[in-house]
Amino acid sequence: MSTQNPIQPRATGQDGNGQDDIDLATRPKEKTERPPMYKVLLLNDDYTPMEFVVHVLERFFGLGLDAANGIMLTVHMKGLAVVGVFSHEIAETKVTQVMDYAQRNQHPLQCTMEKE
Ligand code: TYC
Repeated sequence: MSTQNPIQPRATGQDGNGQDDIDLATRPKEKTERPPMYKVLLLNDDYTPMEFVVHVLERFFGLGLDAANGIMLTVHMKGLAVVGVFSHEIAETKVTQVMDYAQRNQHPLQCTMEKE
């Protein structure tokens, strides 16, 4: 039988966060920042056919016909609209896809992104 005391002293920190003297219960939470998000915007012009814009919204943004029509009309009437909000990488991909597709079809449709 061991003669050692089985009761160990309470560990006081040493958890690698450099705040070993602050009690866990009162220590402010370390910040975990969310990554920035980006709005993808569609811009109006006088030449791109409405049906093409609706098709783009369905094809690249997964919108249904009614939602696509609504956003297209908002762009047409107000000059621009936010199509969606995405991570930087996804937003960049959407913009590239729309711009490439518009160019291949010889329409001047413009799509851009902007930090939220
Ligand atoms: N204004 C265009 C027209 O009258 C339609 C249009 C809508 C163009 C949305 C671009 O992002 C756009 N044919």
